[in-house]
Amino acid sequence: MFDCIVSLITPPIKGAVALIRLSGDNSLDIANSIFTKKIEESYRVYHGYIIDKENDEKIDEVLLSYFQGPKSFTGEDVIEISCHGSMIIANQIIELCIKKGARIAERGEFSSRAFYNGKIDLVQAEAINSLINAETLQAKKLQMFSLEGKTSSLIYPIKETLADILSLIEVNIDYPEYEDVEQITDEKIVDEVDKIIIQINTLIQDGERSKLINEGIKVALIGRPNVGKSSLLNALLKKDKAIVTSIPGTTRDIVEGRVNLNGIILNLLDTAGIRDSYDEIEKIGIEKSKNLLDEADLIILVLEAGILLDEDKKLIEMTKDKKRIIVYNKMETVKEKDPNKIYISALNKDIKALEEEIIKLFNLKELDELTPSLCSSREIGLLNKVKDNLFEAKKEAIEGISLDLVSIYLKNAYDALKDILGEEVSVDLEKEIFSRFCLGK
Ligand SMILES: Nc1nc2c(ncn2[C@@H]2O[C@H](COP(=O)(O)OP(=O)(O)OP(=O)(O)O)[C@@H](O)[C@H]2O)c(=O)[nH]1
Ligand SMILES: [Mg+2]
Repeated sequence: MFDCIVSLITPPIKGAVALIRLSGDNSLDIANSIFTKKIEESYRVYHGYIIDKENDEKIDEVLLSYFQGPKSFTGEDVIEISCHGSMIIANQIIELCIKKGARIAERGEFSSRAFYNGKIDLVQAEAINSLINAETLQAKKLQMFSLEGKTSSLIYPIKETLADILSLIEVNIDYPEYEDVEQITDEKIVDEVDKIIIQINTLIQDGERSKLINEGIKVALIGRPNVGKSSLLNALLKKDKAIVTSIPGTTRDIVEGRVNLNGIILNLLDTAGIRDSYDEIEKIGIEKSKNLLDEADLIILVLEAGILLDEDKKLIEMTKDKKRIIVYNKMETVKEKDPNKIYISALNKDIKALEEEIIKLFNLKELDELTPSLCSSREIGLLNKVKDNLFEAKKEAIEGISLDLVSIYLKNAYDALKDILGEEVSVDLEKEIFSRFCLGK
Protein backbone atom coordinates (compact mmCIF):
# COMPACT_ATOMS: atom_id res chain seq x y z
CA MET A 1 0.00 0.00 0.00
CA PHE A 2 1.67 3.21 -1.17
CA ASP A 3 0.31 6.66 -0.35
CA CYS A 4 -0.03 9.14 -3.18
CA ILE A 5 2.98 11.35 -3.84
CA VAL A 6 3.06 14.42 -6.06
CA SER A 7 5.82 16.57 -7.49
CA LEU A 8 6.79 18.86 -10.30
CA ILE A 9 9.03 16.73 -12.52
CA THR A 10 10.27 19.48 -14.84
CA PRO A 11 12.67 22.20 -13.59
CA PRO A 12 11.11 24.75 -11.21
CA ILE A 13 11.46 27.64 -13.65
CA LYS A 14 9.20 29.44 -16.10
CA GLY A 15 8.80 27.55 -19.39
CA ALA A 16 6.26 26.66 -22.06
CA VAL A 17 5.00 23.61 -20.20
CA ALA A 18 5.44 22.16 -16.71
CA LEU A 19 4.84 18.52 -15.85
CA ILE A 20 3.41 17.30 -12.56
CA ARG A 21 3.36 13.64 -11.58
CA LEU A 22 1.16 11.81 -9.10
CA SER A 23 1.87 8.23 -8.11
CA GLY A 24 0.24 5.93 -5.60
CA ASP A 25 -2.89 4.04 -4.77
CA ASN A 26 -5.36 6.90 -4.84
CA SER A 27 -3.77 9.04 -7.54
CA LEU A 28 -6.67 8.29 -9.91
CA ASP A 29 -9.25 9.41 -7.31
CA ILE A 30 -7.31 12.57 -6.56
CA ALA A 31 -7.01 13.39 -10.26
CA ASN A 32 -10.71 12.78 -10.79
CA SER A 33 -11.53 15.13 -7.92
CA ILE A 34 -9.72 18.06 -9.57
CA PHE A 35 -10.36 17.48 -13.29
CA THR A 36 -13.30 18.44 -15.47
CA LYS A 37 -13.58 15.06 -17.21
CA LYS A 38 -13.98 11.55 -15.83
CA ILE A 39 -10.64 9.74 -16.16
CA GLU A 40 -11.27 6.01 -16.61
CA GLU A 41 -9.29 4.60 -19.47
CA SER A 42 -5.59 3.96 -18.97
CA TYR A 43 -2.80 5.05 -21.38
CA ARG A 44 -4.93 7.89 -22.70
CA VAL A 45 -4.31 11.60 -22.82
CA TYR A 46 -7.23 13.76 -21.66
CA HIS A 47 -7.72 17.41 -22.50
CA GLY A 48 -9.58 19.46 -19.90
CA TYR A 49 -9.31 21.84 -16.95
CA ILE A 50 -7.91 21.51 -13.46
CA ILE A 51 -10.57 22.94 -11.19
CA ASP A 52 -10.82 23.83 -7.54
CA LYS A 53 -14.38 22.59 -7.12
CA GLU A 54 -14.79 24.05 -3.61
CA ASN A 55 -14.00 27.56 -4.77
CA ASP A 56 -15.42 27.03 -8.23
CA GLU A 57 -12.15 28.17 -9.80
CA LYS A 58 -10.62 27.06 -13.09
CA ILE A 59 -6.89 26.75 -12.42
CA ASP A 60 -5.50 25.83 -15.85
CA GLU A 61 -6.19 24.15 -19.14
CA VAL A 62 -4.10 20.98 -19.20
CA LEU A 63 -3.32 17.66 -20.83
CA LEU A 64 -3.58 14.76 -18.40
CA SER A 65 -2.27 11.23 -18.93
CA TYR A 66 -3.25 8.16 -16.95
CA PHE A 67 -0.97 5.11 -16.64
CA GLN A 68 -2.60 2.30 -14.71
CA GLY A 69 -0.22 0.29 -12.52
CA PRO A 70 1.70 -1.94 -12.81
CA LYS A 71 2.39 -0.76 -16.37
CA SER A 72 3.79 2.62 -15.33
CA PHE A 73 7.17 4.05 -14.38
CA THR A 74 6.68 3.43 -10.67
CA GLY A 75 4.54 0.33 -11.08
CA GLU A 76 1.68 2.18 -9.37
CA ASP A 77 -1.23 4.20 -10.79
CA VAL A 78 0.41 7.28 -12.25
CA ILE A 79 -1.15 10.55 -13.42
CA GLU A 80 0.87 13.14 -15.31
CA ILE A 81 -0.46 16.65 -15.78
CA SER A 82 1.04 18.98 -18.41
CA CYS A 83 0.06 22.49 -17.44
CA HIS A 84 1.24 25.90 -18.64
CA GLY A 85 4.77 26.44 -17.41
CA SER A 86 4.15 29.05 -14.75
CA MET A 87 5.31 28.17 -11.25
CA ILE A 88 2.19 29.84 -9.85
CA ILE A 89 -0.01 27.43 -11.81
CA ALA A 90 2.16 24.40 -11.00
CA ASN A 91 2.13 25.24 -7.29
CA GLN A 92 -1.63 25.75 -7.31
CA ILE A 93 -2.17 22.32 -8.87
CA ILE A 94 0.26 20.65 -6.45
CA GLU A 95 -1.42 22.34 -3.47
CA LEU A 96 -4.77 21.15 -4.72
CA CYS A 97 -3.48 17.57 -4.95
CA ILE A 98 -2.15 17.87 -1.39
CA LYS A 99 -5.53 19.14 -0.20
CA LYS A 100 -7.07 16.01 -1.73
CA GLY A 101 -4.71 13.67 0.12
CA ALA A 102 -1.40 13.53 -1.75
CA ARG A 103 1.91 14.49 -0.21
CA ILE A 104 5.05 16.04 -1.74
CA ALA A 105 7.46 13.41 -3.09
CA GLU A 106 10.90 13.22 -1.57
CA ARG A 107 14.08 13.28 -3.65
CA GLY A 108 14.22 10.23 -5.91
CA GLU A 109 10.98 8.84 -4.47
CA PHE A 110 9.40 8.01 -7.85
CA SER A 111 12.51 6.04 -8.81
CA SER A 112 12.69 4.39 -5.40
CA ARG A 113 9.10 3.22 -5.79
CA ALA A 114 9.94 1.86 -9.26
CA PHE A 115 12.77 -0.04 -7.57
CA TYR A 116 10.61 -1.36 -4.71
CA ASN A 117 7.88 -2.38 -7.11
CA GLY A 118 10.40 -4.43 -9.12
CA LYS A 119 10.28 -2.24 -12.23
CA ILE A 120 14.02 -1.56 -12.14
CA ASP A 121 17.03 -2.90 -10.23
CA LEU A 122 19.51 -0.73 -8.35
CA VAL A 123 21.94 -0.48 -11.28
CA GLN A 124 19.12 0.88 -13.44
CA ALA A 125 17.96 3.23 -10.67
CA GLU A 126 21.43 4.73 -10.30
CA ALA A 127 21.63 5.04 -14.08
CA ILE A 128 18.55 7.30 -14.18
CA ASN A 129 20.29 9.84 -11.98
CA SER A 130 23.60 9.56 -13.83
CA LEU A 131 21.82 9.87 -17.17
CA ILE A 132 20.31 13.18 -16.14
CA ASN A 133 23.70 14.39 -14.93
CA ALA A 134 25.68 13.11 -17.94
CA GLU A 135 27.78 15.87 -19.49
CA THR A 136 29.14 14.07 -22.53
CA LEU A 137 27.65 11.83 -25.20
CA GLN A 138 29.84 8.98 -23.99
CA ALA A 139 28.63 9.27 -20.41
CA LYS A 140 25.06 9.37 -21.65
CA LYS A 141 25.62 6.27 -23.79
CA LEU A 142 27.01 4.34 -20.83
CA GLN A 143 24.00 5.17 -18.69
CA MET A 144 21.63 4.16 -21.47
CA PHE A 145 23.22 0.69 -21.45
CA SER A 146 22.50 0.50 -17.73
CA LEU A 147 18.98 1.84 -18.04
CA GLU A 148 18.17 -0.77 -20.69
CA GLY A 149 19.34 -3.48 -18.30
CA LYS A 150 22.39 -4.42 -20.39
CA THR A 151 24.78 -3.68 -17.52
CA SER A 152 22.82 -5.76 -15.01
CA SER A 153 22.89 -8.62 -17.52
CA LEU A 154 26.64 -8.85 -17.01
CA ILE A 155 26.05 -9.85 -13.38
CA TYR A 156 23.30 -12.46 -13.75
CA PRO A 157 25.40 -15.25 -15.37
CA ILE A 158 28.21 -14.81 -12.82
CA LYS A 159 25.68 -14.97 -10.01
CA GLU A 160 24.22 -18.14 -11.52
CA THR A 161 27.62 -19.84 -11.80
CA LEU A 162 28.38 -18.99 -8.17
CA ALA A 163 24.98 -20.31 -7.10
CA ASP A 164 25.71 -23.58 -8.95
CA ILE A 165 29.05 -24.05 -7.18
CA LEU A 166 27.54 -23.14 -3.81
CA SER A 167 24.69 -25.61 -4.17
CA LEU A 168 27.06 -28.35 -5.27
CA ILE A 169 29.23 -27.75 -2.20
CA GLU A 170 26.11 -27.78 -0.05
CA VAL A 171 24.97 -31.14 -1.43
CA ASN A 172 28.45 -32.61 -1.00
CA ILE A 173 28.53 -31.48 2.64
CA ASP A 174 25.00 -32.61 3.47
CA TYR A 175 24.83 -35.86 1.49
CA PRO A 176 28.40 -37.19 1.15
CA GLU A 177 27.10 -40.76 0.92
CA TYR A 178 24.96 -40.24 -2.21
CA GLU A 179 26.63 -41.73 -5.26
CA ASP A 180 24.59 -39.92 -7.90
CA VAL A 181 25.69 -36.51 -6.60
CA GLU A 182 28.55 -34.97 -8.57
CA GLN A 183 31.67 -35.00 -6.39
CA ILE A 184 33.20 -31.56 -5.94
CA THR A 185 36.96 -31.41 -5.57
CA ASP A 186 39.21 -28.56 -4.45
CA GLU A 187 40.72 -28.53 -7.95
CA LYS A 188 37.32 -28.06 -9.52
CA ILE A 189 36.49 -25.21 -7.13
CA VAL A 190 39.79 -23.47 -7.87
CA ASP A 191 39.21 -23.92 -11.58
CA GLU A 192 35.70 -22.45 -11.49
CA VAL A 193 36.63 -19.61 -9.13
CA ASP A 194 39.56 -18.66 -11.39
CA LYS A 195 37.20 -18.32 -14.33
CA ILE A 196 34.94 -16.00 -12.32
CA ILE A 197 37.89 -13.93 -11.09
CA ILE A 198 38.87 -13.26 -14.72
CA GLN A 199 35.35 -12.03 -15.47
CA ILE A 200 35.24 -9.85 -12.35
CA ASN A 201 38.64 -8.37 -13.17
CA THR A 202 37.42 -7.35 -16.61
CA LEU A 203 34.33 -5.77 -15.05
CA ILE A 204 36.50 -3.81 -12.61
CA GLN A 205 38.86 -2.59 -15.34
CA ASP A 206 36.01 -1.54 -17.62
CA GLY A 207 34.28 0.02 -14.62
CA GLU A 208 37.27 2.16 -13.63
CA ARG A 209 37.47 3.53 -17.15
CA SER A 210 33.74 4.11 -17.35
CA LYS A 211 33.82 5.88 -14.01
CA LEU A 212 36.21 8.40 -15.53
CA ILE A 213 33.92 8.81 -18.52
CA ASN A 214 31.04 9.34 -16.16
CA GLU A 215 32.60 11.57 -13.58
CA GLY A 216 35.51 13.10 -15.49
CA ILE A 217 39.19 13.12 -14.61
CA LYS A 218 40.42 15.24 -11.73
CA VAL A 219 43.64 16.80 -12.98
CA ALA A 220 45.96 18.79 -10.68
CA LEU A 221 48.49 21.18 -12.22
CA ILE A 222 51.45 21.11 -9.87
CA GLY A 223 54.84 22.80 -9.95
CA ARG A 224 57.06 25.39 -8.32
CA PRO A 225 56.09 29.07 -8.67
CA ASN A 226 56.33 30.75 -12.06
CA VAL A 227 56.72 27.61 -14.23
CA GLY A 228 53.49 28.45 -16.07
CA LYS A 229 50.74 26.38 -14.39
CA SER A 230 48.13 29.10 -14.65
CA SER A 231 49.15 29.81 -18.23
CA LEU A 232 48.69 26.11 -18.94
CA LEU A 233 45.25 26.12 -17.32
CA ASN A 234 44.23 29.02 -19.54
CA ALA A 235 45.63 27.29 -22.63
CA LEU A 236 43.74 24.06 -21.85
CA LEU A 237 40.52 25.98 -21.21
CA LYS A 238 41.09 28.22 -24.24
CA LYS A 239 40.21 31.24 -22.12
CA ASP A 240 41.94 33.47 -19.59
CA LYS A 241 40.54 32.18 -16.35
CA ALA A 242 43.50 32.33 -13.97
CA ILE A 243 45.66 35.38 -13.31
CA VAL A 244 49.11 35.13 -14.90
CA THR A 245 52.02 37.37 -13.92
CA SER A 246 55.77 37.10 -13.89
CA ILE A 247 55.72 37.37 -10.08
CA PRO A 248 56.35 34.00 -8.43
CA GLY A 249 53.53 33.11 -6.02
CA THR A 250 50.73 34.68 -8.09
CA THR A 251 48.20 31.88 -7.59
CA ARG A 252 47.11 31.52 -3.97
CA ASP A 253 43.87 29.60 -3.99
CA ILE A 254 42.90 26.73 -6.25
CA VAL A 255 41.46 27.82 -9.60
CA GLU A 256 39.13 25.31 -11.26
CA GLY A 257 38.12 24.83 -14.87
CA ARG A 258 36.42 22.14 -16.95
CA VAL A 259 37.18 21.12 -20.49
CA ASN A 260 36.01 18.29 -22.74
CA LEU A 261 38.94 16.32 -24.18
CA ASN A 262 37.94 13.63 -26.65
CA GLY A 263 34.63 13.11 -24.90
CA ILE A 264 35.95 13.11 -21.34
CA ILE A 265 35.57 15.96 -18.91
CA LEU A 266 38.85 17.13 -17.38
CA ASN A 267 38.27 18.83 -14.05
CA LEU A 268 41.38 21.01 -14.02
CA LEU A 269 42.79 22.41 -10.80
CA ASP A 270 45.44 25.10 -11.00
CA THR A 271 47.35 25.33 -7.74
CA ALA A 272 49.66 27.60 -5.82
CA GLY A 273 53.28 27.04 -6.79
CA ILE A 274 54.95 24.83 -4.18
CA ARG A 275 57.98 26.34 -2.41
CA ASP A 276 59.12 27.19 1.12
CA SER A 277 57.22 30.35 1.90
CA TYR A 278 56.85 32.57 4.95
CA ASP A 279 53.78 34.32 3.60
CA GLU A 280 50.73 33.23 5.66
CA ILE A 281 48.28 33.22 2.71
CA GLU A 282 50.70 31.56 0.31
CA LYS A 283 51.45 28.85 2.90
CA ILE A 284 47.77 27.91 3.09
CA GLY A 285 47.60 27.74 -0.71
CA ILE A 286 50.68 25.51 -0.82
CA GLU A 287 49.11 23.20 1.76
CA LYS A 288 46.02 22.92 -0.46
CA SER A 289 48.22 22.08 -3.46
CA LYS A 290 49.91 19.28 -1.50
CA ASN A 291 46.58 17.85 -0.34
CA LEU A 292 45.47 17.65 -3.95
CA LEU A 293 48.29 15.25 -4.74
CA ASP A 294 46.31 12.47 -3.06
CA GLU A 295 42.91 13.35 -4.47
CA ALA A 296 43.74 13.85 -8.13
CA ASP A 297 43.33 11.12 -10.79
CA LEU A 298 46.17 12.71 -12.72
CA ILE A 299 48.99 15.07 -11.80
CA ILE A 300 50.52 17.26 -14.43
CA LEU A 301 53.89 18.24 -13.04
CA VAL A 302 55.00 21.40 -14.80
CA LEU A 303 58.74 22.06 -15.09
CA GLU A 304 60.59 24.75 -17.00
CA ALA A 305 62.46 23.56 -20.08
CA GLY A 306 66.20 23.74 -19.49
CA ILE A 307 65.96 24.57 -15.77
CA LEU A 308 65.86 22.01 -12.98
CA LEU A 309 65.93 23.42 -9.46
CA ASP A 310 65.99 21.55 -6.14
CA GLU A 311 62.32 22.48 -5.71
CA ASP A 312 61.55 20.66 -8.97
CA LYS A 313 63.52 17.59 -7.87
CA LYS A 314 61.52 17.46 -4.63
CA LEU A 315 58.25 17.55 -6.58
CA ILE A 316 59.46 14.83 -8.98
CA GLU A 317 60.15 12.65 -5.93
CA MET A 318 56.86 13.56 -4.19
CA THR A 319 54.75 12.57 -7.20
CA LYS A 320 56.69 9.54 -8.37
CA ASP A 321 54.06 6.99 -7.27
CA LYS A 322 51.14 8.93 -8.70
CA LYS A 323 49.62 8.81 -12.14
CA ARG A 324 51.45 11.77 -13.60
CA ILE A 325 52.70 13.48 -16.71
CA ILE A 326 55.81 15.63 -16.52
CA VAL A 327 55.70 18.52 -18.99
CA TYR A 328 58.44 20.94 -19.88
CA ASN A 329 56.96 24.38 -20.39
CA LYS A 330 58.43 27.43 -22.11
CA MET A 331 59.82 25.20 -24.84
CA GLU A 332 60.50 28.12 -27.17
CA THR A 333 63.22 29.28 -24.78
CA VAL A 334 65.44 26.23 -25.40
CA LYS A 335 67.17 25.04 -28.55
CA GLU A 336 67.84 21.40 -27.73
CA LYS A 337 65.03 19.08 -26.85
CA ASP A 338 65.04 15.55 -25.49
CA PRO A 339 62.82 13.43 -27.80
CA ASN A 340 61.60 11.42 -24.79
CA LYS A 341 60.19 14.45 -22.99
CA ILE A 342 56.95 16.33 -23.49
CA TYR A 343 57.49 19.98 -24.38
CA ILE A 344 54.82 22.67 -24.46
CA SER A 345 54.52 26.40 -24.63
CA ALA A 346 51.59 27.52 -22.53
CA LEU A 347 52.31 31.11 -23.54
CA ASN A 348 51.89 30.29 -27.23
CA LYS A 349 48.99 27.90 -26.56
CA ASP A 350 51.08 25.10 -28.04
CA ILE A 351 49.99 22.22 -25.79
CA LYS A 352 49.12 19.51 -28.32
CA ALA A 353 51.82 17.12 -27.04
CA LEU A 354 50.32 17.21 -23.56
CA GLU A 355 46.76 16.66 -24.78
CA GLU A 356 47.92 13.69 -26.83
CA GLU A 357 49.70 12.22 -23.81
CA ILE A 358 46.51 12.47 -21.70
CA ILE A 359 44.52 10.80 -24.48
CA LYS A 360 47.11 8.01 -24.63
CA LEU A 361 47.33 7.57 -20.87
CA PHE A 362 43.57 7.16 -20.40
CA ASN A 363 42.95 5.35 -23.65
CA LEU A 364 40.53 8.03 -24.73
CA LYS A 365 40.98 7.25 -28.42
CA GLU A 366 38.85 4.16 -28.18
CA LEU A 367 35.88 5.80 -26.57
CA ASP A 368 33.72 4.90 -29.55
CA GLU A 369 33.90 1.26 -28.57
CA LEU A 370 31.96 1.73 -25.38
CA THR A 371 30.36 -1.35 -23.88
CA PRO A 372 28.01 -1.72 -20.92
CA SER A 373 29.85 -1.48 -17.63
CA LEU A 374 29.25 -0.89 -13.96
CA CYS A 375 30.71 2.48 -13.17
CA SER A 376 29.58 4.00 -9.90
CA SER A 377 31.90 3.95 -6.89
CA ARG A 378 29.35 1.78 -5.09
CA GLU A 379 29.30 -0.80 -7.87
CA ILE A 380 33.07 -0.89 -8.31
CA GLY A 381 33.52 -1.17 -4.53
CA LEU A 382 31.22 -4.18 -4.46
CA LEU A 383 33.01 -5.78 -7.43
CA ASN A 384 36.23 -5.52 -5.43
CA LYS A 385 34.49 -7.15 -2.49
CA VAL A 386 33.43 -10.01 -4.79
CA LYS A 387 37.01 -10.35 -6.01
CA ASP A 388 38.53 -10.34 -2.49
CA ASN A 389 36.16 -13.07 -1.33
CA LEU A 390 36.79 -15.17 -4.41
CA PHE A 391 40.52 -14.95 -3.74
CA GLU A 392 39.96 -16.04 -0.14
CA ALA A 393 37.79 -18.95 -1.26
CA LYS A 394 40.46 -19.99 -3.74
CA LYS A 395 43.17 -19.79 -1.08
CA GLU A 396 41.17 -21.97 1.30
CA ALA A 397 40.47 -24.49 -1.48
CA ILE A 398 44.15 -24.68 -2.45
CA GLU A 399 45.09 -25.28 1.17
CA GLY A 400 42.47 -28.03 1.36
CA ILE A 401 40.58 -26.31 4.19
CA SER A 402 37.05 -27.58 4.86
CA LEU A 403 34.38 -26.97 2.24
CA ASP A 404 32.33 -25.11 4.87
CA LEU A 405 34.85 -22.29 5.02
CA VAL A 406 35.26 -22.12 1.25
CA SER A 407 31.52 -21.78 0.88
CA ILE A 408 31.39 -18.90 3.40
CA TYR A 409 33.65 -16.81 1.15
CA LEU A 410 31.77 -17.83 -1.96
CA LYS A 411 28.52 -16.87 -0.25
CA ASN A 412 29.98 -13.44 0.62
CA ALA A 413 30.90 -12.97 -3.04
CA TYR A 414 27.42 -14.05 -4.08
CA ASP A 415 25.81 -11.58 -1.63
CA ALA A 416 27.98 -8.73 -2.92
CA LEU A 417 26.72 -9.45 -6.45
CA LYS A 418 23.17 -9.31 -5.12
CA ASP A 419 23.96 -5.99 -3.45
CA ILE A 420 25.04 -4.56 -6.79
CA LEU A 421 21.60 -5.27 -8.20
CA GLY A 422 19.92 -4.23 -4.96
CA GLU A 423 18.36 -7.60 -4.27
CA GLU A 424 17.45 -7.55 -0.56
CA VAL A 425 19.11 -4.17 -0.30
CA SER A 426 19.24 -2.52 3.12
CA VAL A 427 16.90 0.40 3.71
CA ASP A 428 19.78 2.72 4.71
CA LEU A 429 21.65 2.09 1.49
CA GLU A 430 18.51 2.64 -0.54
CA LYS A 431 17.89 5.98 1.21
CA GLU A 432 21.48 7.05 0.58
CA ILE A 433 21.25 6.29 -3.14
CA PHE A 434 17.90 7.92 -3.83
CA SER A 435 18.67 11.01 -1.76
CA ARG A 436 21.13 12.01 -4.48
CA PHE A 437 18.39 12.30 -7.07
CA CYS A 438 16.94 15.60 -8.12
CA LEU A 439 13.43 16.33 -7.00
CA GLY A 440 10.75 14.85 -9.21
CA LYS A 441 12.77 11.78 -10.23
N1 LIG B 1 58.40 32.16 -22.44
C1 LIG B 1 57.37 31.62 -21.87
N2 LIG B 1 56.85 32.17 -20.76
C2 LIG B 1 55.78 31.57 -20.20
C3 LIG B 1 55.20 30.39 -20.71
N3 LIG B 1 54.17 30.02 -19.93
C4 LIG B 1 54.09 30.95 -18.96
N4 LIG B 1 55.05 31.88 -19.10
C5 LIG B 1 55.32 33.06 -18.27
O1 LIG B 1 55.75 32.66 -16.99
C6 LIG B 1 55.27 33.55 -16.00
C7 LIG B 1 54.51 32.79 -14.92
O2 LIG B 1 53.37 32.22 -15.47
P1 LIG B 1 52.18 31.67 -14.58
O3 LIG B 1 51.26 30.94 -15.50
O4 LIG B 1 51.60 32.75 -13.75
O5 LIG B 1 52.98 30.66 -13.66
P2 LIG B 1 52.46 29.81 -12.42
O6 LIG B 1 53.17 28.51 -12.44
O7 LIG B 1 51.00 29.77 -12.40
O8 LIG B 1 53.01 30.67 -11.21
P3 LIG B 1 52.45 30.74 -9.68
O9 LIG B 1 51.00 31.03 -9.73
O10 LIG B 1 53.25 31.86 -9.11
O11 LIG B 1 52.77 29.44 -9.03
C8 LIG B 1 54.42 34.58 -16.73
O12 LIG B 1 55.16 35.72 -16.98
C9 LIG B 1 54.06 33.87 -18.02
O13 LIG B 1 53.80 34.75 -19.09
C10 LIG B 1 55.78 29.83 -21.91
O14 LIG B 1 55.34 28.83 -22.47
N5 LIG B 1 56.86 30.50 -22.42
MG1 LIG C 1 49.63 30.44 -11.07
